[in-house]
Amino acid sequence: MTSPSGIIDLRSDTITVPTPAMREAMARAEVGDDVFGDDPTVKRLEERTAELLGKEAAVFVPSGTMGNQIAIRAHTEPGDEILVEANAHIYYYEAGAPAALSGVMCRCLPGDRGVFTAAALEAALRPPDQHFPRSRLVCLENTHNRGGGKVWPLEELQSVAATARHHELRLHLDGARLWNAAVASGIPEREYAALFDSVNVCFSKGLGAPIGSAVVGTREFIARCRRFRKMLGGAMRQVGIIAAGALYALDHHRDRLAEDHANARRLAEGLAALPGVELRPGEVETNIVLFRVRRLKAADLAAQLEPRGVRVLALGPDRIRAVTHLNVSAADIEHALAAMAPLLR
Ligand code: TLP
Repeated sequence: MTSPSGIIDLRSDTITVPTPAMREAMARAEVGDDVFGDDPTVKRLEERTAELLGKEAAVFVPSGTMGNQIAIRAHTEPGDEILVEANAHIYYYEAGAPAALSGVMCRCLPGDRGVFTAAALEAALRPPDQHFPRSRLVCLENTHNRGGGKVWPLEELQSVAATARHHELRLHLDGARLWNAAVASGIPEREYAALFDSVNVCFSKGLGAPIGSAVVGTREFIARCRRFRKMLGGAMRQVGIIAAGALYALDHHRDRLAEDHANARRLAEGLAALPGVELRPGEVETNIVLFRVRRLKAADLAAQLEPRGVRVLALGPDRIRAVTHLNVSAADIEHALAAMAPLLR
């Protein structure tokens, strides 16, 4: 469905607006004070999410950033070290929160489009010694945002997880777009989740809900997360009105992510055929298309597309991100390509 604004907005899958049917479900939601545990819709969403991911419990949070950060806080103690890939959202885009909120150090691992090896993890681990911070938690991201929506190969994940377990490290997955990984690979979300102690999933990216994420894990771990959610002001009251949008998205918008992936592939193929573009279409596995421009600056391309009704995100001097989602149709992709072609030839 094209955006109601008529603009083809490829900046992010966070920009989707609720469909009329989703709004209807939100308007009808049964609500109560969730801090008292009285909101039946939030309860249903938490149960459903935990069940889908094969974990004991879930907690609903306002954003993916809060989900990741309360999980880090609940896994660690100040002075611990967490191991993250150098382009991970947790490290790159969460405003320094691991340092500010959990007092932990980030050790960055080199990755290939977000994917790192068990050997890279092994090489970064600290032996137990009073001089060193304690290596405590490994965080992975699937799909990987700055890796261009890359899906972690399952064997690679299994080998990193086995190494982490061998060294008694905990594992957290930033699964903001785990739904996309599951659709692209055919591997159910719970199979990925089984390798982790905690997983953060977002309802407000490709699934198209306006707000919300959830963290899943053991009952005991989620109880700890609830305390940190409260501490950060993220415990909400009659929030079933929002949770209803997320429940609707889980029921109706997961399978359709395949359309977004097909649209991203079509966009990538069209762009790769233009001489001013550097892009390997084979690397586009889900809904994120990253490319470099040769003949003009990325910011200039974004600015020149705006009056033509197309929005993209300049990620660096020559790097552009375009993301497909619920409010971008196959016809919109052809329009976007037609708008970009004269500027990139
Ligand atoms: N990503 C946003 C921006 O913050 C960059 C986007 O437009 O892609 N994990 C991953 C992998 C994410 O991509 C995001 C959002 C989050 C966590 C944070 O989610 P929110 O925005 O709900 O805090």
